[in-house]
Amino acid sequence: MIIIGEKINGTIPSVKKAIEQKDEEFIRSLAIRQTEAGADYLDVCASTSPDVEVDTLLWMMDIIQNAVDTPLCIDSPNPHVIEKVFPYAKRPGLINSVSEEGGKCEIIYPIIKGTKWEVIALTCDNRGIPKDIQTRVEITKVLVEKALTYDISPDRIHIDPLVMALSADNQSLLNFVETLKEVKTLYPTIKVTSGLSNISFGMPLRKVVNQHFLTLAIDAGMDSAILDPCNRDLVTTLYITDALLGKDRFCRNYLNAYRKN
Ligand code: THG
Repeated sequence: MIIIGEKINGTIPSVKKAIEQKDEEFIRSLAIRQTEAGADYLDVCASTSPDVEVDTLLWMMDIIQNAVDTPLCIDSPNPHVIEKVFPYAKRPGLINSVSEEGGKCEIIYPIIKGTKWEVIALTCDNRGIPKDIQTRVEITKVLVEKALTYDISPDRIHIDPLVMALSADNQSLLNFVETLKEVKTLYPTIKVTSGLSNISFGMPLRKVVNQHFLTLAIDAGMDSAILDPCNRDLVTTLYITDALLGKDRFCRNYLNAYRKN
């Protein structure tokens, strides 16, 4: 499982405050803690007003890259913002994200063409987030076929099927699993990813719900996830699921993760 650490995100109140107060130490500590907890990428999301988003991202990227070598996952809804900060990334990472909404692929794909960068591609378009599996698969086909025209192969694409809240759609996990299976049948080397917190929206004991979603999603073949690597219960769930599925000989990864915590 590829772990994308979610904690450097301006939607989290403590991070919003750190951004406002230019608290470098707070951001640095989140970068170090998530890296030590095993994050493969660090999501960096400003979530500020558009006029300061580029400056905020550059400030955060600079702090992170001076503290750790973990590749970045540059998270912005605005492809022009990603385009502006992209040259300041020191090593290949992940773009979060493209979709079939508003010409994002046409801006992002050219800048990662011929690089080792990977990209998260959301299965939504100008009509919004589809409720059904078939539209998600159709959008995936467009996202992948467009990528191929820039020589971006499916193994560099993490499809995010945008999981709905279970409280709004009781088929949410089942739809995620079926989308994953159909997408992987079409493109066997593609990756499938997800945020963990959408599933539990509006429910009590959200963290417990997220853990069980993670178990079922890993069992279905999810390749990467955007999560809090410092949440010990969640990371235990991740490693023990791999071990239970026979993917961790002698429980080596599980035991290593346990020692680190
Ligand atoms: N898909 C993609 N990108 C995304 C999301 C997605 N980016 C944003 C979001 N969803 C994922 N990021 C977060 C960041 C923080 C939290 C939830 C999602 C959050 N964190 C709690 C905190 O830090 O206080 C802790 C949660 C925990 O302990 O488990 O709420 O879906 N492509």
